[in-house]
Amino acid sequence: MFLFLPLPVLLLSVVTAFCSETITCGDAQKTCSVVACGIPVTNGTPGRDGRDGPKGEKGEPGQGFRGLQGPPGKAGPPGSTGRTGSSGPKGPKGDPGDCSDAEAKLANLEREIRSLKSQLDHTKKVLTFSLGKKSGKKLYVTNGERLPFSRVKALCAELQAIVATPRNAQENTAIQSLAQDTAFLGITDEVTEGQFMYVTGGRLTYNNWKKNEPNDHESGEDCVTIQKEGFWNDVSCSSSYQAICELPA
Ligand SMILES: [Ca+2]
Ligand SMILES: [Ca+2]
Repeated sequence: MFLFLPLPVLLLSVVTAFCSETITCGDAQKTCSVVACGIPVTNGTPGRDGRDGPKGEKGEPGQGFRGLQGPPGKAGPPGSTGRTGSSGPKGPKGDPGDCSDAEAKLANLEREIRSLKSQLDHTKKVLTFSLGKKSGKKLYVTNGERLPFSRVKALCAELQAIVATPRNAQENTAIQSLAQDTAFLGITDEVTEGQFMYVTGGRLTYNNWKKNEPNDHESGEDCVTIQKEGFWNDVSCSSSYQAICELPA
C-alpha cells in the first residue's frame, strides 16, 4: 500500500508511526530538537569544570606515623628571682691546716714566757732582799716615801699592787717590819663612819687596833696606819705616811 502513496504523505506516516506510541512526544518537541524524537543521538562533549565549592570542615587526625620532633624554639625572657632556699646540710669537716708555722711561733712564745718568769722571780728575790718582805703568798714592798693616802693608792696601782692590807698576825708582822715609823694600810671607813672596810672590798676579818683606837679624832680620821710596834690607829687620810704596797708573791 505504501508504494502508492506520495512522498510527503509517506514521510508524515513514518513520523506518525514513530510518535504514535507516546503522548509526550509533543512535550519533547518543546525541549528537544525534532531529531531527538525517535532518532538516537550521541553524547555531547563534557562541559567546563564548575567553580570550587566552600571549604570543608577540618578532618579527624590521620592514623599515620608521627613526624620527627622539630628543633627547640628560642629561649624565653628570664623569670623573676625566686625565694631564698633553706640552708643546705652541714658539710664534712675539712682537712687540718698546716700549723707548723703557728706551732713554731707558739714554741718561741713559751720559751720567752719561761725566760721572763725566771727573770721576774729573780727580781722579786732581789726586791725582797733589799726593800720587801714576803709573807705566805704576799710580797710587801716600799720605797720609804711618805705620801697622803690617795697618792699611796695611786703609787701602788702603778705597780699593779694594792696598799698593804694585813689579813692575819703573820702578814701584820711582815708589814710592821717594813714600817720605818708609821705606814698606811689599805683600810678605811670613808663609806660608813665607824665601819672599817678593805679598800678592795669586804668587812674586816682581822684587826690589831691600838688601845682606845679607832677614835675618829675630831671627826676626821677615816684612814688606818700601822705603827712601829705593829698596832693600828685611825688617822686623817690627808696626812702623809709611808707607802707600803702588796703584791702576789
Ligand atoms: Ca672615821
Ligand atoms: Ca685615831
